[in-house]
Amino acid sequence: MKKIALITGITGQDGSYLSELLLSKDYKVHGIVRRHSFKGTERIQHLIDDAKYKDKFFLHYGDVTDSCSLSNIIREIQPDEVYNLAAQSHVGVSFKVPEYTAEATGVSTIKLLEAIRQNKVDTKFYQASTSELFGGIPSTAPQSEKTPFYPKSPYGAAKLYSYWITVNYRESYGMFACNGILFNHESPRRGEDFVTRKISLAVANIIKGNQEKLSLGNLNAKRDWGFAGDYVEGMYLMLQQDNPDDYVLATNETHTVRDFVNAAFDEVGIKIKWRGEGINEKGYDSKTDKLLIDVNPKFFRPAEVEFLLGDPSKAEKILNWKRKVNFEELVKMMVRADLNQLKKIFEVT
Ligand code: NAP
Ligand code: F7E
Repeated sequence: MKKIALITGITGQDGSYLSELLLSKDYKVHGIVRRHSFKGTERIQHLIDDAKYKDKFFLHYGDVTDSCSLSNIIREIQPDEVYNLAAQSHVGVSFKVPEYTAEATGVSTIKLLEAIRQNKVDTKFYQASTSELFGGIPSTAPQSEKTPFYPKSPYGAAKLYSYWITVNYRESYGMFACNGILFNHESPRRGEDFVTRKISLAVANIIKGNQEKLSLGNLNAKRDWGFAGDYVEGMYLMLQQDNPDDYVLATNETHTVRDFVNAAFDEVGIKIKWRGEGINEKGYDSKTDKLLIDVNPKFFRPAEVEFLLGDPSKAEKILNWKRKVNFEELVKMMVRADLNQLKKIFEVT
């Protein structure tokens, strides 16, 4: 019998890579999609269009804030595995829409767990937890499954609820429920308002003459950045174990936003020379002295997570998981993909 998976957030970065992975393992993959005024399925369009997935890839209208849709879908498809990836996932935006973030990123998880429990569906459950849970404890590094939580945003606080309710349903009802505490993971499919993709896209646009300069917020923030394709393998592995547990996935390397900018411009042969400090810091092309990067306080957050560095040793030991792509390869992959994408746009226009 083919296994059946349900993915919430299937149209997102991780949902698209996870769909590809599960289809390659011969799963039937079901996903929940919201109605959009525009299409909204760009990242999974190749799967929708592929005739070989006609009887393997299914989309259902729903919304994780709507328990009726969740319950109906769970009852109808009787999944073996549920991957809960849907969320208002932007930390900065969570300060602008805190109540909605609480609903979509926090309360939605209990709706999904209850839909599973009340319909008596015997399924394994993956919760997309996050390094943002660690938030404001810079002295504790690297951060592992044992590090205390201290979220610093409405997003982090909402994810904290989801983390604990997942643990609670595992302990209270014996559900096979796991938290993947994932550090930042990126790809050419990353949303354009996250810093890595904003940078890779800007580098490509500047090279093509479409954009003058790139404006950023906190250049000093440090993140443990990995490749999304590696991380969805870890999600899958968590649900293949005999016992449910919580795992950190990370690279155990940390870099500043400024490092990412340097590496991205390096990829197109531009060395950045930095001058000034704080909001007056600017980055110039070291050959031409052209201004390429400046700081705009509008991209600062009311509270910042300054430093993240993950310890993935538990996942490496128990899941036999290991990231394959390193920081330099990730930056290169993203810049090259954006250059190619823009090349295609220029060729057809
Ligand atoms: P993403 O690209 O922003 O995708 C989010 C997905 O959630 C999209 O499919 C979105 O649908 C869907 N969604 C949002 N609100 C919804 C709602 N009310 N009902 C149904 N679907 C909804 O995020 P991602 O990077 O793939 O991340 C996947 C999950 O992992 C998220 O929960 C995120 O918080 C978490 N996470 C991400 C990272 C990371 O570095 N990427 C690290 C740790 C944890 P639309 O396409 O309709 O907007
Ligand atoms: O910011 C700084 C910003 O928005 C990274 C989500 O997937 O990972 C992601 O959250 C850093 C922050 O990701 C800009 O202040 C500077 O310090 O790319 P980001 P994030 O906030 O780390 C975690 C693990 C998740 O769970 C989330 O879902 O970069 N930064 N200048 C900027 N950030 C943005 N977005 N834009 C800037 O212009």
